[in-house]
Amino acid sequence: MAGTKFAYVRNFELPDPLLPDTYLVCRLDGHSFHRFSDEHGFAKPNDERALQLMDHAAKSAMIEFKDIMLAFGESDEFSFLFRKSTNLYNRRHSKILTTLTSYFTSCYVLNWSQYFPDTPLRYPPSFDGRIIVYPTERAIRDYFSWRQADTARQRKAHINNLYNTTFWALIQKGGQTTTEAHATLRGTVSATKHEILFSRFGINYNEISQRFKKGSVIVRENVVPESSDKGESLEPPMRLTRSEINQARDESPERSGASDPPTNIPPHSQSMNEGDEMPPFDHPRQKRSKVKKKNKLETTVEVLHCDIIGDEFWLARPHLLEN
Ligand code: DGT
Ligand code: MG
Ligand code: MG
Ligand code: MG
Ligand code: MG
Repeated sequence: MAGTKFAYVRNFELPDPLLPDTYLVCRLDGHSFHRFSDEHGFAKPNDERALQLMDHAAKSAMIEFKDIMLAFGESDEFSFLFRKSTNLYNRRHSKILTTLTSYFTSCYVLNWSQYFPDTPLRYPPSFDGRIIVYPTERAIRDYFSWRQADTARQRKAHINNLYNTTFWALIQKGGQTTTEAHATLRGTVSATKHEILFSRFGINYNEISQRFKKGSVIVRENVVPESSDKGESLEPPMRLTRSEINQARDESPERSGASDPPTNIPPHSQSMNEGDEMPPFDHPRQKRSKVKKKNKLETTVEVLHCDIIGDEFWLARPHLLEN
């Protein structure tokens, strides 16, 4: 009770608001993923399954947190951009940071077996997180350029990445020793490495390289109402159906446990078709959100592997930085 002699301890809990009217960037990073990737046999230098799992968790987070406009991921990290005017949890720093970090982590674990069917989780992964407050569009552009440039730096130049990819394929898939792999590749030009990858290992380097070079860019896009019923060209696992998006919208961040597409749709929505009414279930916010839904702009989230350093990406999507 408020009036007890114990209640004063509450006064030690200090408010931690984030500056109003500023962009919030939340960056999560896998804790000790050097060890985690080793213990779970991640392919070197890039494990496509691991990156796809990261994308999946990030996408789920964007479905849960509607004020995230953009996310960028590479390696074991993801950065999330909240719109400037977000009032999520009254902009309480710890509340936003801890909720997003734990939600992302849960999604990573929840979907692990979908991407690593033959590799049981040996121990619980964790992610650290921070929130950085930025005042201007320029700073946001520069922040994301910095992260994408880091991807390129880490993966070195395309040519270097090609060398690494071929080198590790020769060892991991071709059974060569490191010495033999070095010998195989000595003096080879790019075309030869492409040929080795494709003919011996069935790897089309040009297809996989965009992701590895550019990282993952997840954007929130507005859905044009007229074409909204055609939104089902979207394919699992990286795209969401309309009912899943609506589902997630109905379940605000105040109550977590929302769906995670495409395989972990909560039981109450599993047999739903597009346009079906929500079945009755015990959800105090349901009525209110049903009314609100009508006035809300439909959005969807999409994964790209494109350049975000130049102007083109941003000019085509002014809504990402508006408001
Ligand atoms: P931290 O973040 O300070 O707790 O420590 P780490 O070990 O997570 O270091 P960090 O975040 O700087 O580097 C990411 C590590 O994750 C790096 O050692 C390589 C590993 N990693 C990330 N993606 C892949 C991948 O696709 N394949 C492999 N083999 N390793 C990866
Ligand atoms: Mg870290
Ligand atoms: Mg890390
Ligand atoms: Mg990292
Ligand atoms: Mg509580």
